[in-house]
Amino acid sequence: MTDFASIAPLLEGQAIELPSWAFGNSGTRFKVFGSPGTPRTVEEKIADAAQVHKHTGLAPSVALHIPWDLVDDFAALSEYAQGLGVKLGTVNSNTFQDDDYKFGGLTHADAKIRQKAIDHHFECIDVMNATGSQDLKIWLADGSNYPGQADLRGRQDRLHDSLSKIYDRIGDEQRLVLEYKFFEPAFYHTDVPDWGTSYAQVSALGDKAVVCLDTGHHAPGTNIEFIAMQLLRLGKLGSFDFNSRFYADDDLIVGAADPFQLFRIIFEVIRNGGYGPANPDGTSPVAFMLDECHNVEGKIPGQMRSVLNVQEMTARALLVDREALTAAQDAGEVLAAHQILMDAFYTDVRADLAAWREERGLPADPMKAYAASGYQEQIEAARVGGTQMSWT
Ligand code: RM4
Ligand code: MN
Repeated sequence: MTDFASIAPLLEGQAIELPSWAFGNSGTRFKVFGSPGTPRTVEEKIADAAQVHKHTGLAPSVALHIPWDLVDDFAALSEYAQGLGVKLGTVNSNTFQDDDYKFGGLTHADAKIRQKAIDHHFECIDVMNATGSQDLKIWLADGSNYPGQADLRGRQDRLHDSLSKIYDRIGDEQRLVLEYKFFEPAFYHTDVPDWGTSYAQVSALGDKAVVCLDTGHHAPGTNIEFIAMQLLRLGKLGSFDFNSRFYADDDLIVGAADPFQLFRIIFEVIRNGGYGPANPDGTSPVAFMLDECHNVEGKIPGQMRSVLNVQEMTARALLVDREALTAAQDAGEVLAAHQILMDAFYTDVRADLAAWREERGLPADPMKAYAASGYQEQIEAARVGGTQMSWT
């Protein structure tokens, strides 16, 4: 098996983007719990995200959600973030919280409502231009609840039309990233339910349009690493929204429910050339992001645990002896090939990662270091009445 020292350089520069909404209050449709220290402003969400990066060195950027994170001056917000050692990243649009969108946004039968949804995306692109963000991420709540309710084909055609108008405004250094989800809030059909639909829609747009794979957006039992491989093979895997789930779109800490699945996904990303720093030809690697909500656990530690889990499974996946694996696969040595993969998965890299962090001036145990830093006590005392919301 490959040893840690030889893969250590490959961990350099790993970046996992944090969602601003992970720091707000969140819950379920039954109850949104308040938590002490909740950010009162977008700036405070960014300050919390900067703490995650400070202690782990893994999270140098923060994704925004518009309109949740609307401010008057995005260039100033960007400078503020840089002052805290982080950048503003992906801009997420939102066409799911306005009465006009009851029957859809970009797919709506009424041209006026479609235009409203398109204009919202233009506004998001303006934000990206002010912040220097690369990705516009689009997740649609569009769909229907009852057979016969909607013209499935008509909605697909209108979606193409709307996305084309948005794509025309995407700058040369920017990307349109289309996320899929198989159900919820619509329960009969969803307009972008799966990777194939997202792939068909982005392929019809052009090179700057790619797919976002949210790990919580599949039916139970789906082989997600296969999808990652296929999208990489097709050159269309733009990004991941990482989280973990037991039942539906649970948005729990990535790697908590099924660390082995996370390992398998990252292994396919590595094997298929999707891991690493920006490619020499200037094209983007696959962006790693979190899309999570922390309903019962601490939010800053929850985000820290998440990025550490991604790093840990990345290290284990890098340890796979790929040459030996290919040889065993080609020779039809089933159990030998399986064992090569499992040897890497079962390798405990925690001590090596702690040493790796210390060499870089980071705390060996980021969770402990954050708890001892006093930041949590400070925000709990200072931010009385914080009501910034996550997505629920
Ligand atoms: C959606 C989807 C999007 C996220 C929203 C809040 O389910 O996963 O990525 O932005 O939730
Ligand atoms: Mn998502």
